[in-house]
Amino acid sequence: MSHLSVELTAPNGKKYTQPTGLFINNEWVASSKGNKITSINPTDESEIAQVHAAEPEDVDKAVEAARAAFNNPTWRDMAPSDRGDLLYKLSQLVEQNKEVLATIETWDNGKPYQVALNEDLAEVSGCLKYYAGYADKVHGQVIDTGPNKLAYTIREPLGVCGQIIPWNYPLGMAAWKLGPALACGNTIVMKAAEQTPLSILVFANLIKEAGFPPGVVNILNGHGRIAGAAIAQHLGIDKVAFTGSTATGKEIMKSASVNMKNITLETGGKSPLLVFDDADMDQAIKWSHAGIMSNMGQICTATSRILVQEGIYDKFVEAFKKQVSEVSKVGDPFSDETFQGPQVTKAQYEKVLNYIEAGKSDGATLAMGGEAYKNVGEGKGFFVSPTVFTNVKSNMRVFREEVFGPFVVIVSFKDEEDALQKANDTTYGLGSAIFTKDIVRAHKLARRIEAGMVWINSSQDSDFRIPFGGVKQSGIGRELGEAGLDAYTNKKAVHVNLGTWL
Ligand code: TXE
Repeated sequence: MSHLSVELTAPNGKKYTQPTGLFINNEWVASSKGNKITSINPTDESEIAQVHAAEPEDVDKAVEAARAAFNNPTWRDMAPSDRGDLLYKLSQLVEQNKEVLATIETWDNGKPYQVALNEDLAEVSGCLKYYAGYADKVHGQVIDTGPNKLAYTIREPLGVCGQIIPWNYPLGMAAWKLGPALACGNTIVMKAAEQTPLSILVFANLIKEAGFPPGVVNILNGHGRIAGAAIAQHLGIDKVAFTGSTATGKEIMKSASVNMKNITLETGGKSPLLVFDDADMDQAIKWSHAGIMSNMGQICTATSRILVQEGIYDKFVEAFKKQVSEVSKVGDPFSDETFQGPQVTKAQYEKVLNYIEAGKSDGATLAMGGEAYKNVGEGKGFFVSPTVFTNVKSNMRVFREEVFGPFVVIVSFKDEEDALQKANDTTYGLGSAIFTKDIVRAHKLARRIEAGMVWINSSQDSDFRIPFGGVKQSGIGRELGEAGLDAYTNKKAVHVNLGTWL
């Protein structure tokens, strides 16, 4: 094991053992070719550690382990409430280890430590606990078709599930996918994002410690085009659940067709936030700021298009800029003062800077920010000034494409119909938000907005008890809530003849 772990000291002084291998069958193993992924600290661009990168052969081994575990009576015949106990134990272990896990999230991803600790880790343990409670409540139905037949359904697990997760909430996305899949009795091959490979490996040790049998959860790091693609194409995998870009989601759909895998996809967004002239301005400003600037704007549901009724447009823009300058403190993510850390990687940082150039060259007005932010430490790191564009037309790239950064466009609208037309003028359909005091308008618009989720007088106010997912090119299927169980079970129909053939 010693060659598959390293002793690390994080920038906040926290010392811990970082596993570096692949977690297969509750053991740490080296990748078959010995290839590695280097994890970079986005705050100062230094190397944190190298971890093993899975090859297709390693995916094969993980799938074999997951299949054997799925067929092993230890897991297959485990009482559902015992599965719930394991999930509950895991949620408690996460709670007990939250400081070290939050430290790694901040170090590897760049998100502010207080956010990682109090929001991300609370989400992880809360979500696992929520699904622990569901493990013995996944019921079938008896369907009455008359006296000569007993018809009922059994909700059975799908089998071996491939789960491919992104880097914006490394442990949060793992919990969203593991919780319902394990509650329903599936086994798992999970691939973490190559940009944030570290926290999930410490979490893997907790899975073993909680008592999950070998092979039930296998965790791999690896490159998307190699290990991710191997999962999506694998004939031994029954389902693939993915969170990431729309382009990769389409690739996965194609690959998954090879054996008609069940799929759940949660992809990109360009979510609108509508502010009507009767809205509580102070509330609209606070929520709309948090709705795009939190987590460095790296949120799939980020309300990145703010649409404001024309009579209050100028006032809103000024108040929004004031809120950004007062609240969006850019800096070292380990400092308690910091609201905004670095973007996760150089590629994401450059993507945001490129969209700033696109906004300018397409003729939008740069109202705030619009540059790399170099005032942290020695001027290194992937920091971007929070950026606001106005005078944005609907044909501009900054209106249409997902930037995934602290970057917002503020556009005006005339009336409800104009607001709706602009809100729905997108290929995406993930989140949406409406600020108004008129409850009739709010509920009518909530029906007509093309999105999987609508927040009325808030933004990013999601909860693991409530279904989450998109329409249009923002995805297929739902995660979280009771709906999350549907994504991980089949309904088998059993027909019992109680009559006699005449
Ligand atoms: O995403 P990818 P990237 C959006 C956001 C971001 C952009 C690019 O706009 O700027 O996507 O980010 C794995 N087969 N979102 O490049 O490629 C990959 O290894 C199978 C929105 O990071 O989609 C990682 O584990 N898997 C989003 C995961 O897919 C593949 C969160 C996501 O990577 C693969 C992240 C392949 N061919 C990015 N290629 C959200 N919805 O929250 C890559 N992967």
